[in-house]
This record gives sequence, C-alpha cells and structure tokens, in this order.
Amino acid sequence: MKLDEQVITRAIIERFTQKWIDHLDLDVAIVGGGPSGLVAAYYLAKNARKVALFERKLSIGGGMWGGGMMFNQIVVQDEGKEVLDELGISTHPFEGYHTADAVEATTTLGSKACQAGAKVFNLMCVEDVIIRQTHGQESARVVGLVINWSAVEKAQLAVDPLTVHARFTIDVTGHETELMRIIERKSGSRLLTETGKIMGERSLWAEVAEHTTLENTREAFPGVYVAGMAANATFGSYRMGPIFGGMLLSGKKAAELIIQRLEQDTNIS
Ligand code: 48F
Repeated sequence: MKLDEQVITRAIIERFTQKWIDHLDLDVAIVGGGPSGLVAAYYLAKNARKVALFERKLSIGGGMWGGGMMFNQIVVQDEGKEVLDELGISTHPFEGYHTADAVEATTTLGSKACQAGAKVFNLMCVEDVIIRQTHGQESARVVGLVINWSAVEKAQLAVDPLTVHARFTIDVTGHETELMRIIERKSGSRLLTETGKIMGERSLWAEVAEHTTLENTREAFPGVYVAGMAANATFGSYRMGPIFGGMLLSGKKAAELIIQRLEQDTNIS
C-alpha cells in the first residue's frame, strides 16, 4: 500500500478534532491522570457517563509508575486488591498485604479506562475554572474548566485558553491539589472544609491516611469532588507513601458519589 502523508495528517487532525468537539460538554471532567483519576474515569465510563480526563504530562499514571522510590512495585491491602482484581491486574500476597507490578497496574488502569469509554486528553493542563451562580441555586458552583496546552504553560506563552463544560469535576491532581487551590484563590467563597480553606497535607502516617483518603473523598466546592492525595491535602490529612489501596478506592468512591448525584439530577428534571 502506498503511504500518503496528506491522508495521515488529515486523519490525525480530523479524528482528534472530532473527539475534542464531542467532549466539550461533559457529565464529568477529571483533572489529573494518576491512579485515582484513572479509576474514577473507569467507573464513570463503565456507567455510561460522558467523561474526559485532562492530564498535563505526556503520560498518564501520575505517581504510580515509580512504586516507592523508583522500586516499581506497589502495595495494597485486601480492599484495594478487589479493585485490582476487577481490572484484571495480577497481585501477589506479601505478609498480609499484596504487591502488584507498578507498570502492569498503571498501563492496565489506563487501558481499562479508555476501553470503558473515557477520553483522555494528555498534554493539556487545567489552568482555571468557570464558576456560575445559576438561577434558583444558593451558592456558586463550578460548571466548567479552562484548558490550555501544557507546552503553552511550559513556554510561558501568552496564549488564551479554551473551555469545556462539565456537570461535575474531580480534582485528582495529587499532593498539590491544584484545582482546589485555583478555586480557593478565585472563587471568593468558602470551600466545604472546616476552615473554608485548603487545610494542607500533613506528614506521613500510612494507617490513618489510608482511611481518611476515603472519608475525605467528597464534594469540596459545589460541583467539585476531591479524590486521591488531593482529598487529604484539601481536608488536612496525612500522606501515606507507596500503599495504593486508598488511591484506588478513593477514585471508585468519587465515581459512585457523582453517579448518585447525576441520577438525582435526572430524577428531578
Ligand atoms: O500525583 P498523582 O499520582 O495523584 P493521585 O492519583 O495518586 C497519588 C499517588 O500517585 C502517590 C501517593 C500514593 O500513596 O501518594 O503520590 O492522587 O497524579 C496526579 C496527576 O495530576 C496531573 C499530574 O501531572 C499527575 O499526573 N495534574 C496535576 N495538576 C494538573 C494535572 C493540572 N492542572 N492539569 C492537568 N493535570
């Protein structure tokens, strides 16, 4: 077969543009493609929700590739293993815990999320949010995201961004909890935390952090849920190091909570 460079170029531009146009109005926008974001994307897409995930880097996977200190193995407890089992990721028992190969876990999470129908937009960074106070609603809520190419951010070019609308957003940006920081800075409203502000991540305490990651997986500003490390950073709990059960379960919980909210909205309308 003769290769036609023009067709190859047109295929890429047209297919990408179509994917982008089809995902300008979402049920759920996920900011960050680490383990929590990928698990949330998988469960939402499996539930037939229109979901797109935005990841600043070239590769999805966040901090999961490197296991602990670049020894590329992860550790999960029994509850976390259930998520890995469901996704078909192999685990191996180790003194009451389970280990998994970080590369197998990361690549499989990514591929299962995509195969379930989630669309990943890598090399894009979320630089702002759209906040509106809609008629009949008490408080302002996030209704969309402001997006730019990571290359624009990196080169510090003064190029205006584009936007996407979403009924719900998940901040899964990890330790930095970037989206909530933008909302804290720009909304002029209190966050749904005890102090009304980002409470900040505390130092390492795996046992407590694994539990609180799940407790803290909730709405942190109207329309925005936090999951993964962003949940503990927002609500002021500990980091946990390379045990990943909490990250996986948190992504799953965020998806389940949002699915319930979307169902409530459908029943009301
Ligand atoms: O850091 P990350 O893996 O977050 P996570 O899903 O998992 C945390 C664990 O990896 C580990 C841990 C477990 O014990 O503590 O650290 O909570 O993934 C966050 C992703 O979000 C991307 C970032 O590049 C990374 O891949 N990200 C951060 N800010 C933005 C973003 C942004 N503004 N726009 C797009 N992507």
